[in-house]
Amino acid sequence: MHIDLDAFFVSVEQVLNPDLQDKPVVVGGRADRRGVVAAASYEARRFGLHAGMPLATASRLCPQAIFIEGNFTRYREASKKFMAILADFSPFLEPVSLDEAYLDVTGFESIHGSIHKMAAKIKQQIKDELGLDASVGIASCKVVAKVASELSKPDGLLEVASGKERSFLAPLPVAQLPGVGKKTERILTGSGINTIGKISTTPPSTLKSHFGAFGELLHRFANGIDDREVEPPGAAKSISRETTFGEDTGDRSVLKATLRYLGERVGATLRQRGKQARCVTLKLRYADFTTVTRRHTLSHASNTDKAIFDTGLKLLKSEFTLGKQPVRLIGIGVSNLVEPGTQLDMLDSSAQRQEQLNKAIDRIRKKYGFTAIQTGMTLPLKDIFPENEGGYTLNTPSLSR
Ligand code: DCP
Ligand code: CA
Repeated sequence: MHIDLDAFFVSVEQVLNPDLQDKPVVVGGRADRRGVVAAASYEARRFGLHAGMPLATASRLCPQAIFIEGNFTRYREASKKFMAILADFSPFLEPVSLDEAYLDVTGFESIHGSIHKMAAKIKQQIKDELGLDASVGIASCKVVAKVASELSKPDGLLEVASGKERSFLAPLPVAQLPGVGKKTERILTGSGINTIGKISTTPPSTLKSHFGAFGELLHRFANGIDDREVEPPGAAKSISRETTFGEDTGDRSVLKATLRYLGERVGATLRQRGKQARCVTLKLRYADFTTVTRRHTLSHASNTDKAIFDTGLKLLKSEFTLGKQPVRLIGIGVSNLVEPGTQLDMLDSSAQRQEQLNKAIDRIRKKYGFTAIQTGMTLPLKDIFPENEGGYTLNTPSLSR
């Protein structure tokens, strides 16, 4: 979810002073001052006013607008309350600016009925408690969620179904794609690339020649592909491993073996860092590039390969059902990392045995290499990935954070 408050500075002023409601209002300073518009109400925008416009121009275009100085302390207070509301809905909150945040709500549909209903509740609570309108975009990745919230403004709520990312973005002008500024827009339209769809069908090499590494990102974004996680500030990072298969596969034993192997790599890193994890996430990218992530929260934190894999496999079984397309990429990760606490585990002798087993395996691998000792389940990998001392040579070896 991407959540962004509408006409933020102005709306806060309108809540505090109802005389300003439903009127063209500008925060930024008195009309006869030098300076620019910081925020314009939607009524003012109808006259062409927008952020960054010189105040003199704004007052010429809309002489009846009410110009106010603004008060940053108020906006900071409102922002704090806004973020607190969001944090009540999901701990996976990444504030982007005072009035904008990403919220990862993967797996929360059952609590609220649906993600759409959850978003409606969030909007309502912001309205009830702060008197502010928020616009919300829902999608499988950050870039599409952001475009959706932007497009839904004001007071909007727009969900882009998984699989529809590309077709949703395609007709939009290039400037709507996050990252495309004035300069990039000029270069793109100058080459006849006017829509996001046109970017998505332009060969990445062409975009690379114009924009360097950014060109590749542009191409992925235009295709609705964005692997960036929602990252709560200061929170312990996640650890994940993923790989793209040489050939798309629907073979369950291969998927399972790869999941086991990647899970063991994750587990090894987790233990090396002396942490335990509360959440396990599965990621699948299908042949048509549709990408899904599924998350499960453990009843208590763990760092054993068994806990990671068992959870990953459960997620895989419920996601990868009959009739699904072949898989292009598979990944597994852990997040919500905590310091180990042994109290609960001590009651559970099988968990204790797993921990001891992992300790022993870690020691062997440290001495003789990762593939020196393996679970039988990972044997099918011998036929698909070349083996070396450090493990298998995967196509995307370590996307670890
Ligand atoms: N802001 C600013 N100067 C700018 C842009 C923004 O001071 N050039 C401040 C005022 C805005 C706030 O940041 O109210 C949030 O910026 P947004 O870009 O989200 O714009 P608004 O919230 O005002 O409007 P929108 O409804 O388009 O999100
Ligand atoms: Ca805003």
